Amino acid sequence: MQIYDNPSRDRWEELLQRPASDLGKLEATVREVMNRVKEEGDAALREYTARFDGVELDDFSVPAATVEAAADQVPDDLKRAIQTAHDNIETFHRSQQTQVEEIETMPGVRCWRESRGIDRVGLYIPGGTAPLFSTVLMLAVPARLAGCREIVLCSPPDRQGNIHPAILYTAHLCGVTRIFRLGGSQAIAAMTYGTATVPQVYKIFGPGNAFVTVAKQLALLQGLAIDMPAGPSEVLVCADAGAADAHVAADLLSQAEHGHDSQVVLVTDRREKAEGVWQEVQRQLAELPRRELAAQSIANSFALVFDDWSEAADYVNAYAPEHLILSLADPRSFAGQIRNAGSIFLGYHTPESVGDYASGTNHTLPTYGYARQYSGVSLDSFVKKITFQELTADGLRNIGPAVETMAEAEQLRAHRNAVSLRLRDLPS
Ligand code: HSO
Ligand code: ZN
Repeated sequence: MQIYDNPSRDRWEELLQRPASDLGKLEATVREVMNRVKEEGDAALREYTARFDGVELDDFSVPAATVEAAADQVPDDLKRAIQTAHDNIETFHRSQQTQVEEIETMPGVRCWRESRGIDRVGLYIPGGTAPLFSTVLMLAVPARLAGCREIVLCSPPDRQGNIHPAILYTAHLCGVTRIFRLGGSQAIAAMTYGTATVPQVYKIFGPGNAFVTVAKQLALLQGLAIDMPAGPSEVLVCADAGAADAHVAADLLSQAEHGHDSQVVLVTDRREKAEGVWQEVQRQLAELPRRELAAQSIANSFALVFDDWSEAADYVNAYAPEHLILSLADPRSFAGQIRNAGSIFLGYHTPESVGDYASGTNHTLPTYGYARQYSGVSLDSFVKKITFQELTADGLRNIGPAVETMAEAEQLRAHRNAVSLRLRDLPS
C-alpha cells in the first residue's frame, strides 16, 4: 500500500481513479446472448446454462417444495441472524414510506403524489465464490414493502443444478414470488425479453460480474429500468489517532475480500497511522480464507495523509466512495462536509459490515464515483410516483387565465380551448 503525504491537487486526478475495467470488449458477446434469448427463448437459456454453468436443466424454475425444503439445510443460528437482519431492514425501509400530502397550490387547485409499486421486478443474485443471500434481503424486503406484485429472482445454479439453500430460504422469507436457476447475462436477457418460462420484468436489480453489468446496460436500451450502474465494491476509511489500527485494517480488508478488483483507500492525518494500519493489513490478510482475492485489491489501494481535515473532505467528495467509514473522534462534524458518498458509517464502533448485513440500511450502493449523481437502493427504487390534481370551478377560474395566456403564446390553441370552453360553460 503506497502512502502519499499531502498530495497536491494536481496529483489528485490519478488518486481518484478506480481499477480500469474495459466492459466494451464484452459487449459483442453479451449482445449475442441477449439476441439469442430474445429469438430462441428457453432453448437458448438451456444451451447457455450448459455452457457457462456446466449443468443441463430442463426446467429453470425452482419448485415451491424445493424452496420450502431449503429451510432444513439452513442452520438455526443463521436463520435467527437472517431474521434479525430482515426485521431491521424492514423497519428502516418502512420508515421511508411517506404520507400522501395534498397541497392547494391556488385556491381550488389541489395537487398530490402517490406511490405505486412497479408491477414486476427482477432481482439478480450472484452465486459463485460467495452466495450473497444478504442481497436477497436488501432487494426483496423493499420490493415487498413497495407493493411490487411479482418479484422474480434469478441466481446461477451450481454444477448439480442447485441454488444455495440460504438464498432460497431468504427469498421465501421475503416473499419472492418466482425463483429461477439462471445466471450471467442469459438471466438478464430472460428477464429483459421474457421466455416461455421466465416472465419479462420492468426493472432489474442486483450486482453481478462484468457480463451481468453489460447485460443490464443493454436491458436499459430495451426500455427496462435498472437500479444503477454497477462496479466493484469499495471503501474509504478516514481514521484519526483514536482509531485502532486493527479495526481500520479489518474494515479495509472487508471490502478488499469481495473481489480482485475492489479498491480500498485510507485517509488519515498522521503518517504513523497509515504505517500502523498497513502492518495490520498485512498481518490480517495472511489469515483470510479469501486472501488471494483480497491481496489483489490491496495492491490497487493506497493511503493518503492530509494535515488538514478540510482538505481531506474535499478529496473524499471528489472520490465519492461507495462506503465511507469515519473512524474519528467527531465524525458528525466531518460528515457534515460530505456531499458525495453512498453510505456513511460514523464513529469508532460502526464497522461497514453492519450495513452490509443487518443494521437496516441498504447495501446496494453506487460505486465507481457514481455517488456523485446516484443514491443507493431504497424503497423509492421500487415505486413510481403518480401525480394527481383536481380543480373546483373556482380553481379553474383562478388558474385558467394564466394557462390560456401561456397556451396562446405557445400557439397551442387546443390547449387554450380546453380551458376557455370550460370557463365559458361555468355558471357566473
Ligand atoms: N459490501 C457489498 C455488499 C455485501 N457485503 C454483501 C457482504 N455481503 C456491497 O455493498
Ligand atoms: Zn461487503
